[in-house]
Amino acid sequence: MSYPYTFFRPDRIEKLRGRVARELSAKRMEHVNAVEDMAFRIGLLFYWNDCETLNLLRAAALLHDVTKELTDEEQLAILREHSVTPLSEDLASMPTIHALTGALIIPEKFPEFADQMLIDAVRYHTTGREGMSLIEKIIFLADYIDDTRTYPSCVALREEFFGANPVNMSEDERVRHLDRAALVSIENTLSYLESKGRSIHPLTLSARADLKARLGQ
Ligand code: DGI
Ligand code: FE
Ligand code: FE
Repeated sequence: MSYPYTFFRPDRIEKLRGRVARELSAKRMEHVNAVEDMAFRIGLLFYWNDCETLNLLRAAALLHDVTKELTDEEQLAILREHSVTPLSEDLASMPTIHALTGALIIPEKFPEFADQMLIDAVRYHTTGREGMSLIEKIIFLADYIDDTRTYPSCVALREEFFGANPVNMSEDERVRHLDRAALVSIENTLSYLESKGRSIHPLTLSARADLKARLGQ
């Protein structure tokens, strides 16, 4: 019988970690490993009996910043190689481009992980988008509150998220709890970007509007 799982294969996850580590600095890799832990920890609240999805979350976390340390030129070259014409909004928000390029290289460089849910989690991990899946929201939040983040607003949100004891919530309440935390992280990022006079990507704005609507705000 062939092995029935795609993601629940510890050997593959460890091999992936090694490959990603070769693309990134030690500091960035520390963040990536911490996002993996955090994605697993948040993931347990929703997928405690689904090791396949938990390991998909691990793999998505390992891959989420895989192109983060490429230069702007290298990022743009990846877009050209894939015949993707960046929007003027993408170019105005260059720090968001690594999410786009990361998603683009997965099918060719990491074909064993080329699952659409994983690719979308990487694609939207920086800006979010309207109608994010649960997996996308988990990676989005894990990236913001991983244990290496010491920025006060990240620490506060991490403490608030787990301090509210989400394990005791109903399924619906827990999804709302995740939506609220994702919204707080977007609001914090927007305040930061505004304080620096940076342009805001329209996807970030639609993610915020969508979460607000879902939460009735
Ligand atoms: O890659 P990480 O640093 O782990 O985290 P990330 O993928 O969330 O990227 C964070 C950077 O992206 C940070 O410098 C803020 C920036 N960013 C996020 N949303 C937007 C944005 N930058 C612009 N200009 N516009 C956005 O909407
Ligand atoms: Fe990132
Ligand atoms: Fe990250």
